Formats: sequence, structure tokens, C-alpha cells
Amino acid sequence: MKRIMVTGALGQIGCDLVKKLRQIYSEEAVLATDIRRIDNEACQSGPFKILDVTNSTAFFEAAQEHRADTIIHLAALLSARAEKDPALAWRLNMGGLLSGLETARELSCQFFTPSSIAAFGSDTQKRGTPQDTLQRPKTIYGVSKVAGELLCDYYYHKFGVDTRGLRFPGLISHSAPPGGGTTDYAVDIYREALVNRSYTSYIKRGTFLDMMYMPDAIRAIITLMEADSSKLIHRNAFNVSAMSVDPEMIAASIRRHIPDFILQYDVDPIRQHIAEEWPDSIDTTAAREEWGFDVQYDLERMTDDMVMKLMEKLQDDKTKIS
Ligand code: VAH
Repeated sequence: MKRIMVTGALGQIGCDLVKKLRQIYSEEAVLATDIRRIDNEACQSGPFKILDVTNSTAFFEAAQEHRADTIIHLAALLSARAEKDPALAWRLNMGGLLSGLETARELSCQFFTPSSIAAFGSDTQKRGTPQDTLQRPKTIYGVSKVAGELLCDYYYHKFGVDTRGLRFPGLISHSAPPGGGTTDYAVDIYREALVNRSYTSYIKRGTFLDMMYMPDAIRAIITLMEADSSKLIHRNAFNVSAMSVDPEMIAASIRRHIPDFILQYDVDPIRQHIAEEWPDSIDTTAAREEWGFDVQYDLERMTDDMVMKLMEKLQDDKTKIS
């Protein structure tokens, strides 16, 4: 990777990834793109361009102008929002992906796009979900992720495009607000704990989901993209996860910092149904063996960092307000 173009750069992964990539490869080497511009670091600390990823000509021209050798394609509609407008989700998730893969083929770019644990459905083994197993998701987001994995593998086998992907679990971060996912509760709970000392979860207690702290997700993307291609048996996409937790476990971890934190429930049937489609815990052996995947944050270390970083942000906001 030398000259990188990122789509969906203002999203939950994009915000942190663009910052890290610019630290490693230089600000000028990383073009951030998104469907809108907002005043934040991804837009201000280096090249930024507004891009509708479903416009294949614009996608190609942006990559060509940047002299990109790597495309990291993050623009997509996440699970809960996708269920509200399946046709839009398909157009964006698959139309944008095809634009990106065609651009990568024509410009000989390396290509990354995330898949998700959502690529598994309720018929799949829920604990220790294997790397290679049944994938029959019943959400449009999951269907687009399975189709995306197959399309990326096709572009590798048919055209030799160096495509690579990760099946991400729920990702937890303090930088960007989550955007329409089912696992967003695991992000909101921290901020609400600090501001209100309570949180009402839309996901039921005892609903276990794979999760990962964003620094580990960013490191996994960069490690995979820099891995020796000849060592990869799998490509699209690798199971990765750091922990399997339910709302009660996160609450107990938060109470090490906020002893009187109260967790309540008001279950959202739509997002609860989506969550119950997904594995409880996935097996990450292939990623560990083929390119050295590992994690640095477990639940307790993640909570310590989330609480510290969010307290700093809230303090800054108070200073700005006062
Ligand atoms: C979502 N955060 O909730 C995403 C992710 C595994 C979940 O794909 O839709």
C-alpha cells in the first residue's frame, strides 16, 4: 500500500482508519471520500473528495486522479438501516462494490472491503462458527455481505485483483457515532453511562455477539493488507473477533468505573431479531494462522480506554460550551 483511497471515510471505521493510515503513509497519500462533507479530521487533515460510490465513472476518476494503488471500500448501509430500505441497501452495497472492483481491475489496485458476522444466518453453528460453513443470512445486509464476499473472490480468481476482506463483529469506538447498525448498543452504552449513569438497551440480556475494539479492527485491516499474498488460503473474508459479550457483561465492566450504573431494557424486536440471526462467537483460527491476526483489547481493557477517552471528550465539550 502506498497511495490509498478510502470510501465511506466519515463512517465508524473510516474516521479512525483514515487517521491511522495518514500517520503511517503520510497525509497526502490517503484520499478520503464520502457522500457528504463534515468538519472533521478525515476531511481536514488530508485530501478529501465527495463521492457517490454507485457512480462508477466518478469512482474510477477519483482513484485515477489520486494515483491510487489501494482501494479500501467501506461505504455501505448497515444492518438495521438496510432492513428499512432493502432496495437502497442492495443498490448501495452491491452497486458501490461493483464500481470499486471494476476500478481496482482497471487500475490494478489492491482492494479491501469488510464483510461481517452478519454473513452467517440462524441455520449456522452459533458457537465457534467456522471460517468455512453454511452462509444463509435472512437480512438484506447479510445477503449483500455474502454476495460481496463471492464477488470479491470472483474478481481475484477471474481478473487477478488482489482482493481481501474481514468478517467484522460489532465494532466499538469513541470517535464516530455508530450509523444504523444492530451492535450500536455496545457503543451507545458507554456514552450514556458517563452522561446519564444509565442506559436502556434495545438488545435483550443474554444475547451474545462478537465484538471488537476499533484499534484492533484498524490494525487487522492494515496487517491483512500488508500480508504476503502467497500465504493467504482464504481472502474474502476472514473471521475476526476479540470477545463474545452480552449487555450485562458490558454493564458489569462499566460498573468498575461507575459503580451505580443502571442497565435497563426496552427491546427493539427488529434489531433483536437481526442479532439472533448472528453467531454468538466465531472461530478466528484461519486469520491467526494465515496472516497473524491477534487482538490487544479484551472487554476490561476496552472499557478502561473507552471511559478514559469519552471523559476527555466530554470535558472538552464542557470547556467549549462554558
Ligand atoms: C451492524 N455494526 O450492526 C454492523 C456490523 C456485526 C455488525 O456488521 O450492522
